[in-house]
Amino acid sequence: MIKRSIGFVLILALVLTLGAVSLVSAQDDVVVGPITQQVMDRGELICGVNSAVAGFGIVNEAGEYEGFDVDFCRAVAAAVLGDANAVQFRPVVAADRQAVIQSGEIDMMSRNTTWTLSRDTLWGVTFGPTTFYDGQGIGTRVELGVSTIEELDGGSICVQQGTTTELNIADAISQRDLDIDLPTFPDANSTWEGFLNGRCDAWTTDKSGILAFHATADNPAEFMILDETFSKEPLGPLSPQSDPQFADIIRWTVYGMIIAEEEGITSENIDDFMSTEDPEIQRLLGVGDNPAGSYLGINNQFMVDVIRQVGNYGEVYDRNLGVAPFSLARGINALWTDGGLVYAPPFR
Ligand SMILES: N[C@@H](CCC(=O)N[C@@H](CS)C(=O)NCC(=O)O)C(=O)O
Repeated sequence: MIKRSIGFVLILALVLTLGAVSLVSAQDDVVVGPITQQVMDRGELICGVNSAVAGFGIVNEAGEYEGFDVDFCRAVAAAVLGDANAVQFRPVVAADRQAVIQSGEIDMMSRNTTWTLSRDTLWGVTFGPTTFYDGQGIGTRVELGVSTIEELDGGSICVQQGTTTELNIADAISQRDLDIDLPTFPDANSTWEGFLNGRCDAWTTDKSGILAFHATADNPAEFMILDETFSKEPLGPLSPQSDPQFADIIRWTVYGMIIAEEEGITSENIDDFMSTEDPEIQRLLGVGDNPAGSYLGINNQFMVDVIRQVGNYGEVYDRNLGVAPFSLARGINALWTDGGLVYAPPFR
């Protein structure tokens, strides 16, 4: 009986050891996908961004890209290459998005792009987590004195081509049986200028985009956004479906930034957490013998680089959108613990 128990214990020990070895080797042997490999070989991430929407993606006076969406490109570069500056930005206008991502000329895109069924399938992409929950609005001049879309009946609304905006506004008009003209424009600046130059009574895009243009106008007080929200616009990064491993890196970089905010870890205080006893934080930072980046074929402590160089989700939000001239409240983009929709699965 004793002999049989010893035999059983030995077999059990062998099985557990083999199991542990195969778990470790599964992480060590992660085969990085073709896009991840290309980024590593090139030493640079090529990220498609907006160059016209202040707060989200714009070229500043120093000629550098900045904004909320731009920072998620930097975060992925920090994750894969350990350097948030190792990014080549490519400006992409709305109507070119499908062609640019399909041609392989960019590795990923982070550019106020709404996650929809048809884009997810026809563009051949994988959407990462929603980084900004938005909705479509209508902007106009205060002096016009309208507060609903119905009051624009007989008038016109400027809209950009190749956007969900164009489709949603057509739906909103036909559902209400209104007669509103929709002059279209190729990019954000020409749409806004069309409105400013009197081609239309109002203009429409995601509410964040309207705010970006109104807040940076010479005379912001002359403009307003109607209360009504006409759609759901979940905006986030995306990458080619051909590399699910790279898509995982994008996904867990964003989730890691959300968890860092939940845990109060910032670019300023991250060093205080490197010797933490908190198991959830140890897993996020990949300290001790906790696997983190090794699951993704990248530096095990990739989130340390991301948080140190780019910050947590809240820092990215505050730096780009929480400041003047936008001063945009978190609203539904607050953490779930504060009543918002921003939520990440466990980092284990
Ligand atoms: N979220 C919508 C709209 C995105 C969009 O492209 N909006 C315009 C208006 S603010 C824009 O960013 N244009 C910038 C450009 O084309 O340069 C979509 O994914 O279709």
